Parts: sequence; structure tokens; C-alpha cells
Amino acid sequence: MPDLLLIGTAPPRQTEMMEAAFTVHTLSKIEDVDAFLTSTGEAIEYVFTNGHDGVPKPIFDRLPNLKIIASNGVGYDAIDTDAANARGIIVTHTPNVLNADVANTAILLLLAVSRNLINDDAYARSGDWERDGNAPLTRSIEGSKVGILGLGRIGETIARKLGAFDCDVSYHSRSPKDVPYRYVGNLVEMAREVDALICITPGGPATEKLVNAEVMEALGPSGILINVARGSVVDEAALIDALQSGKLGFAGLDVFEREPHIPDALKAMSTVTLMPHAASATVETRQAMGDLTVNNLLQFLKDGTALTPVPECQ
Ligand code: NAP
Ligand code: 8YV
Repeated sequence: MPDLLLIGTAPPRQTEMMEAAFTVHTLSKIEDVDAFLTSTGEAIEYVFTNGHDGVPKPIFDRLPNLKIIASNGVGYDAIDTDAANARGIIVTHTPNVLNADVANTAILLLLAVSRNLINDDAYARSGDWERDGNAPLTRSIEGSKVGILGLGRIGETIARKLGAFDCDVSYHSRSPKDVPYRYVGNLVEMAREVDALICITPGGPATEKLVNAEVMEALGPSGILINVARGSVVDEAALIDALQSGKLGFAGLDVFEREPHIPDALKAMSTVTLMPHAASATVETRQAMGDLTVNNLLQFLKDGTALTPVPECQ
């Protein structure tokens, strides 16, 4: 059976699927990685990885016969697609199967922030309600103005689902799309106009710190920033400053600059709702993503094609 390197982890079901067709080498279980790469690096043609780990360059450079990198996630900013293309290696990802749950998470965070869910939960549990009376009023998302940064597969799903709350949706991306939502060519301008901004672009250099201090100030003291894209898209230091000074009202964050590290300053603020990069982390969606990742490998084994190659490798 062909040799496959498993970087990160794979759920048991996908591990079984891979073990039926490949000799699977799990990187985290290899004690001497250098010795392994010397003895077996040349045999590895297949890699299963994820959007966080990618294929570290020191490993990539020692897999001379690598043919396909299947990444268990839609965002692939951790993978050097130029280097892969230069060697004729196909990179695959998992578009569409996670749209609904990631969109649901963006709206979950928006609702949690607007309705002060985490603080109200603590208020209800602590006995403060009995002692001090009703909790302060919160803000409704019904009919509110929401700007989406990155109206792709997931962004459009968010926009459609926000229709259930009668939200007035606008969006910003590099080019306008054929959609029934208002395009705003300037991100600061859009931030000034909306009650909440939801980020759902890819990561990487093109979007790095796109959401900067100016964008946050434009959102304003009652504005809400939701980030389910990548930590790199938001200037985290500027975010902490803006929240601490009250220039930005609230944030709901699933992603961070140095995951799994979350700055203490963010953890300390009651205006911030946090999740541990879990937008797609439901049993159903992770199973669909894992299956698609392995099916890309199996398809390639069968006929040298892939089901969902990234655009750069099509
Ligand atoms: P997609 O369909 O490729 O959509 C990305 C959108 O971002 C496109 O509409 C694109 O439009 C826009 N965009 C790209 N570069 C931009 C830039 N420099 N400025 C403004 N807009 C830009 O991707 P998707 O499937 O919706 O996924 C989007 C991203 O969500 C993933 O790449 C990943 O980083 C993130 N994600 C996070 C989680 C999580 O667990 N939190 C889960 C899934 C995905 P233009 O090309 O016209 O600019
Ligand atoms: C995954 C994601 O948690 O698909 C993505 O881009 O960020 C998440 O769905 C991550 O990629 C793990 O592989």
C-alpha cells in the first residue's frame, strides 16, 4: 500500500478509511522524525493534514515524491501552494460542507454578544438576580445593519441566514458579487454604516490586519466585531486597545493571532465572547469534512484526480 503521512490528528472513522488503503505514518507518534524522514521520506506520496498544521517546510522539503496534500479544512493559508505547484503537488481542501455550521457560529456569536449571553448566564447562576434585580437591557439584532467582510461561500450563507432576523446586510470584498446585498468598496465606510461587522475572508498576507484601528473606530462604541475568519485578519493589539478604550463596543471571536494562545486582556473583558476556533466543530460537519478530505486521497489513488483541489491547483 502507498505511504501516507498523517500530520495533526484524524478522527477514528477517517483513520480507518485511510488505513484500509494506505500505510499510515502518524507524525505525532514518530519519536525520531529526522530518522523517519531519512528512511521513509522518499516513500511518502500522500499527506493528510489540517488548516493549522499545514506541512511544515522542513518536512515538505524532505518528501521528494509527495503527490497530494489533503487538508481537513477550507482555509489553507498554512499551506504554501506556490511551493506545492512548483513541484506539481495537488492541494485539496473542504469547501461548502462546513458553510452552514460556520455561518451558524458567526450568528451565534453575534446573538451572544448582542444579548450579553455569557454575562447574563453568570448573573443568573450567581444569585445576583435575586439580590440586585433584573439584569441590564441588551441590544436586539432584529433589523440591525450587518456588514460582511468576505462574501464567499460562507459569507453568503451568513447573509442568507441573517435574512431570518430581517437584517440589513451589506458586504465588502475585492470585487462585487451577483447577490441581492449592497456592495461597499471601502471597508472603513462599511464599518461606519453598520451595527456589526462579521469577518469571513481567507487568512494569509492579502488579508493581514485588514481590520485595523481605523475600521474598529468606524464601528464605534456600540459596534460589534465578529471574527470567524482567521486571527491574522484582525489587528489583535489594536482590538485590545479599541475595546479597552471604548472606541469599539464588543467582540465575538472564534480565531486568534497565535492559537491556541488568547491574550489575557481579551479574556478579562466582559465585552468579549470567546470560542476556541470551533466554528466547524460539530460531529456532523467534522465528519463531512473528514470524509471529503479522505475521499480526495482515495480519488487521487484511483485515477490521479482530486475532488476539491484548491483554486491554485486546478
Ligand atoms: P471563499 O468562498 O473563498 O470566500 C472568501 C471571500 O473573501 C471571497 O468572497 C473573496 O472575495 C473575499 N476576499 C478574499 N480576499 C480578500 C481581501 N483581500 N479583501 C476582501 N475580501 C477578500 O471562502 P469560504 O469558503 O467562504 O471561507 C472563507 C474563510 O473562512 C476560509 O478561508 C477560512 O479562513 C475561514 N474559515 C474559518 C473557520 C473557523 O473555524 N473559524 C471555518 C471555515 C472557514 P474577493 O475575491 O472578491 O475579494
Ligand atoms: C478547521 C477552519 O477548524 O476550515 C477551516 O478553514 O478553520 C476550520 O474548519 C480547521 O481548518 C482545522 O483543520
